[in-house]
Amino acid sequence: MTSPSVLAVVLAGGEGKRLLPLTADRAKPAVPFGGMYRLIDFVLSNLANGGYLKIVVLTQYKNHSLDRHVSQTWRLSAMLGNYVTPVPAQQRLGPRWFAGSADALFQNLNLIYDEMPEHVIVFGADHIYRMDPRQMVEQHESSGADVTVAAIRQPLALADQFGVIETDPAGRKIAAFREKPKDATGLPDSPGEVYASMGNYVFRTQAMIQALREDALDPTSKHDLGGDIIPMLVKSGGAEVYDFADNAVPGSTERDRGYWRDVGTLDAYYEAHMDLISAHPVFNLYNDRWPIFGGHLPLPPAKFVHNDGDRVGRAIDSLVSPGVIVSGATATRSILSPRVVLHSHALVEDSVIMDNVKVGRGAVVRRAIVDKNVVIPDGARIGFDLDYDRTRFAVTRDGIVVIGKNEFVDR
Ligand code: ADQ
Repeated sequence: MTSPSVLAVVLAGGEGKRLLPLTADRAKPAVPFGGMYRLIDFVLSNLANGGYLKIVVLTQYKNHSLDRHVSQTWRLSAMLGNYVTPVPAQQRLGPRWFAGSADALFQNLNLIYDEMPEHVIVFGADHIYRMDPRQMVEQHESSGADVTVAAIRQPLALADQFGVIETDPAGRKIAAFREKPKDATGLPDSPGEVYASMGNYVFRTQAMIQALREDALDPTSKHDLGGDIIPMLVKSGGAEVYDFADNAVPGSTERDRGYWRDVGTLDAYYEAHMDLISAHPVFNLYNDRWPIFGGHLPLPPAKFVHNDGDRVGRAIDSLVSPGVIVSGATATRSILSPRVVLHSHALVEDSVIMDNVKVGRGAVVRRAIVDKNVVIPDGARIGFDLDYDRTRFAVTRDGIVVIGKNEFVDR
């Protein structure tokens, strides 16, 4: 059997308001993650590892760094007909940006007509996970569904952040789909959980085109995939669920199988980083059978210097990127992105430090996210006096201090 022709569309237009200040001047999918990556690299790696190499990335808000990242990093072989193309909001249908994710697809139907694939994969760009999309496409192909929606069990308390799915007791057919309900009830076999949409879909192309056209004519629609298109296809009986628990990625470990994190809030973003760093991490970046590709600058190796007297240059339970210099300073349970420099006697604990941050002599940074290019002055203390930190930075509900890109930090 030959594989069906498939075009992948990645929805990368999210504004990411709840990730402010990290999204102050970049789109959410362009937010750096794990030292060497941006959020969008996870979905693109999943698609590329699965062999889906015709990919359109729909962008919208503050798309400069996202466009640059996608066009510089994700250059596939055009000779083989492969591409990852960022497509900014077009205003093709008059002077408006995209209304919702369905409108974004509708406005770009020409890209689908250009390829006329049998199926269209539509994945979000905001999640940290490994997934072999071939398994979902195979199920979709053999069931003949109009749309297949990937789903994962999530706590009932989070139901209002997700599309909540009810299945037919007999199997995979979706009986009801409610976008972010406030009154969801738990699953019959697990009352504390719901079955949540991951925002990843595979459509039969014709069914998708028809649904988008119908939706475009509906003045009451918000033109949202989760809010309008999926419920429409559920009503006509053509929607099925793909259980992410069935997905197995080559090289995955018992521990990181089934890992999926929605990093929609700063606390979730921070926690997902902490999932990377133990000796046996819940999310393992070191699976070379399913690599996560990122933009790697030509940088020198990380270096640890000054191990004399009371100064020790070291990093423990941490990820350290190329170009980092740890000079007589200590990092524990932290992520150090490229070109970070820690000066003598500095201490960085439980923190996410982004590209080109400099931490001055004797400074202490604890439970913080520090965005690009920030200079922490000598002797500064971040994350100790949260009341004071609140007067100058963002502090999350869980007490994580977040310092925005290029922000000036006083002592
Ligand atoms: P949300 O993430 O809240 O819920 P949405 O804001 O539409 O839904 O974002 C979905 C994806 O589309 C994101 O990757 C975002 O970047 C992108 N996006 C949003 N608007 C866009 C636009 N106009 N143009 C291009 N891209 C756009 C969705 C589903 C839920 C599901 C959760 C899982 O609607 O049903 O449970 O994802 O996290």
